[in-house]
Amino acid sequence: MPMRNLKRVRPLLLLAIFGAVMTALAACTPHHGQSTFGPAGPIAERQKDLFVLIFWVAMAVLVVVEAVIIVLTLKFRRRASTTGVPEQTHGNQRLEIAWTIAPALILAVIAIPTVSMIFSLDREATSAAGNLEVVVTGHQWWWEVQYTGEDVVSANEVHIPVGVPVRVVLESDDVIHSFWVPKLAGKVDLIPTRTNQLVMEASEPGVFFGQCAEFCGEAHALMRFRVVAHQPDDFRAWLDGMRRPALAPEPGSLAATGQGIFAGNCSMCHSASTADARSARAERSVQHTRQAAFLADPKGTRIISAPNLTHLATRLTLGAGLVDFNEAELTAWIKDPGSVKPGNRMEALAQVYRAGGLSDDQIKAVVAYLMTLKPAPPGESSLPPAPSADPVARGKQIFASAGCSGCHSTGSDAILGPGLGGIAQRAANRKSGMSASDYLHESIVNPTAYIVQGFSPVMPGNFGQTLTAADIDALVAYLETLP
Ligand code: HEC
Ligand code: HEC
Ligand SMILES: [Cu+2]
Repeated sequence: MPMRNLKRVRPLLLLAIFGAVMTALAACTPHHGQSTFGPAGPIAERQKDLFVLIFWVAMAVLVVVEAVIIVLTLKFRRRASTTGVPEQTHGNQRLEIAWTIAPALILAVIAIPTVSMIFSLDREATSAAGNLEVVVTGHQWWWEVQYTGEDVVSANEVHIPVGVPVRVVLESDDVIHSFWVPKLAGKVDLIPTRTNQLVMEASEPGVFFGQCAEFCGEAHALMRFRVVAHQPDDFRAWLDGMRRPALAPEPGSLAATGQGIFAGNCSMCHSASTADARSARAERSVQHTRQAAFLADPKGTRIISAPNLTHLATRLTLGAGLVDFNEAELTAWIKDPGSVKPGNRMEALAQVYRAGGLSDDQIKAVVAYLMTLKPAPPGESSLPPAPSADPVARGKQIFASAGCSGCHSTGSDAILGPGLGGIAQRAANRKSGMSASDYLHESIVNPTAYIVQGFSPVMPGNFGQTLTAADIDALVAYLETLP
């Protein structure tokens, strides 16, 4: 190239190089919430150190190879004095052996620490189960979170104590997802029918960003979550809170109206009362049943597994880590979930959204109810404050507040359990020698004594403990009135 052209090109070239370098450097800012260069725990720190080691090895290779290329291009370039075709050479055994062995050695140097760290982190994940084990199940496009042995279920938020490695068990109910908390641990895939694991540890309390890192469908980029690291005492307090039910709304209040709307339109997909241990333990099979209903008829279904909403009002975000949790965002979500998170399955499948959505008054009531979903102060009863004296009215109240309406309609529609319309007539024939009211009583306190044909045994078995004898009698009285 003549010298004159080269001069004109140089400023442009410099500008391009400058731009590329600045872009590359900007990606390395350790303060960004999703940067792997600012680890917040020892495991992420070790992974970063390994990356840095590989980076410098790669840099050395780059410098040597580039230097050789530059020297050779300059030294053997075509000159004015060059005539004809240069001398041709074929093969050089010593060089070929050298450049086969050198890369093999370099790869071996990189492979030893990499492979040994993969295996050692897997061993550490297994042994971390003794501290705390969290089972995370991937769904399109949100995260189910269970605390093994703690009987606590949540969604889109993983709480951990600081200073101890935590085992995260990774499963999927649909397609492949990938669990990634850049500041705490490298990513591991969630694969249907398989169980994977990773170990993560935070050294300081804080909130850390998580993200699905495997393309999993339309709303993949909007499948995020948070990891909240607490001091160990605060973490225990959080777990205890998750196990205390919310205060039931005052009868006649806006929230009580909202609870009724929720029971009729939302609770077939969302559990909102798994504070008690048995319901928490039943949650996985309930979600599985919902997912099976979806898989059996993906277009026609009105049911699919969905985030557990127990103590929703204590969460940091909505829509799987997408927007902050507050009343305004919650209202926007319930009015039109698609405007907050395009592609979400709630809007696509829920009967109420297919039919045009809730009215503004209904939305206000549902929001008022959802804002009550937080742990009751320790020692306070969660039952409705002013029990109705009339057993049938009381039974109706409990049917909504104890979560029965999440699985049972009062007509003939099956949700997860059979529709209970006309149950008094059918009940008399269910078990010979048993009266309708005895059968209903048994169905509530001991649901596995008789499994209705065509249904799975997912009804929680603890109503005998969480409800008083008078509550159960009231429920039976109410069920007997259903036409
Ligand atoms: C067909 C099942 C279905 C029905 C019915 C349904 N939802 Fe949902 N809902 C979902 C799914 C699935 C998601 C997760 C969407 C996502 O993040 O991709 C969701 C998400 C939510 C969230 C956000 C939770 C979080 O942690 O991010 C709230 C709040 C919510 N739904 C409330 C409601 C309310 C209130 C109703 C009734 C008016 C309702 N849902 C009805 C399936 C349903
Ligand atoms: C998680 C879902 C779920 C919840 C919550 C639930 N049930 Fe059930 N229920 C079922 C299923 C599934 C069946 C059918 C399988 C069986 O017999 O156990 C059933 C069966 C029944 C039956 C027998 C119906 C028949 O046709 O013989 C009655 C009565 C009943 N439930 C009442 C209740 C009451 C009252 C509550 C609340 C205190 C409640 N259920 C809560 C899922 C649920
Ligand atoms: Cu995903």
